[in-house]
Amino acid sequence: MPEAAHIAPSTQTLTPEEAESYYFKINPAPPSLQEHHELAKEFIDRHVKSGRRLVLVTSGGTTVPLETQTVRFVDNFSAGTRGATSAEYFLQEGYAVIFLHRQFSLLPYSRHFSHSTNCFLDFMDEGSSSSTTSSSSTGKNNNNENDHGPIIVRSEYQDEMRKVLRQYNYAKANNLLLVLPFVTVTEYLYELRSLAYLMKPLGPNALFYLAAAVSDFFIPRDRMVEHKIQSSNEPPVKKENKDQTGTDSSIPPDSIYTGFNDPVPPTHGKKLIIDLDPVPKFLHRLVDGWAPAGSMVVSFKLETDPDLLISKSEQALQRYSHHLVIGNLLSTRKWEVVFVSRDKATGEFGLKWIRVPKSSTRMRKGSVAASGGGTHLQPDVEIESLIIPELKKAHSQMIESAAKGTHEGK
Ligand code: 9Z3
Repeated sequence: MPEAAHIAPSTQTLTPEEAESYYFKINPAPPSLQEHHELAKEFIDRHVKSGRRLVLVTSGGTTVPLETQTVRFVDNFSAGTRGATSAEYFLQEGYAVIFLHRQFSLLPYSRHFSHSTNCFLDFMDEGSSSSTTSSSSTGKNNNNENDHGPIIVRSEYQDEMRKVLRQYNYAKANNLLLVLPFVTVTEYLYELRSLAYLMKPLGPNALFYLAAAVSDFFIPRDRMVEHKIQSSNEPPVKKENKDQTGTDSSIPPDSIYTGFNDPVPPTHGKKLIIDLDPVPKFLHRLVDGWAPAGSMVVSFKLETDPDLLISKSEQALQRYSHHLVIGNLLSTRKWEVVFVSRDKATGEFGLKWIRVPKSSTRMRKGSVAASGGGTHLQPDVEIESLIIPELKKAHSQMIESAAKGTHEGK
């Protein structure tokens, strides 16, 4: 007999607190949570003592596993460019940064040399021990094993790489950057909650910059199959469990499908239908419970339809009562974003567009000959270099008014 299906409460009827406790009860914590907790505690405590502002930047996509032993998963487009680039500008503005990112998405500093269009090998060359002429510039395939010349950065990239390397080393030497990975949407939520609680002692010096593209849908653990989803309706045959007909009687044929609690075997051949639940909206809990009092919470809203961008951003602000939504469209996100805010006293919304200057757009050639290169439109100015100073101003104002409030309250 298959185990009785767990009846999930409708998330619509739960309070945000109940939805939180139910979600974290049925979906297990990531194994690295405790280790990350310890690293983050030390990092945060250090910056609380120094009085430095600290921003939690979330970055990249989230995966939605279809099996517990995950072979297949649902994912999204995000490469983590926004998060990794923003983290660099926050560091430049004097913030300490916790960079909570989807594993293998772009990282601050190394992003300049890591992606398929910026492969680090293309920045390097082999210097000859006997002469300074590099093998690639002579066109020879240097297979001489006795030649142990240094590996060098090609002359045309020296200045750029030196600049990035210095910034990276400065952040490292001064303990200003903590990099923590996650993979699934559930791991992300566990990490976010744990970090927000740890950040409490920062008070108004804490900033949340939620740039990760978090999945709205997932399969809860109690509805997830353990093993790889099979592509045929044939019941799998296991050696030890065969009946006289040679088939495995212990595995109900429908268990090869995911997302179903339906006891009737599916009849739709090889079609895979994935039945996803909504991920509870935890921005409420972040703002009202997890985050430090007086801290600033900034979320992103991504749309593809320009007609929806402002209304959906305003809706998010109204619903979660945080400080700022940065709206962006998938196709123009590197050129323009809109800051959507709300006056707490009047309830009126304010819009502020941030755009890179038109003249700074150019066709940038993919720099990797081996990967085919190709051209794509890229702004010369990184829009994050305009977003972050603007945000810092808004955060400063919040910190000032929090300080005034404390003085006046005395
Ligand atoms: C964003 O909107 C980010 O700007 C992007 C950055 C994901 C577009 P890339 O990583 O892209 O640079 O390639 N992030 C938030 C998207 C999101 O999922 N927001 C939720 C929503 O729209 C609210 S928290 O409902």
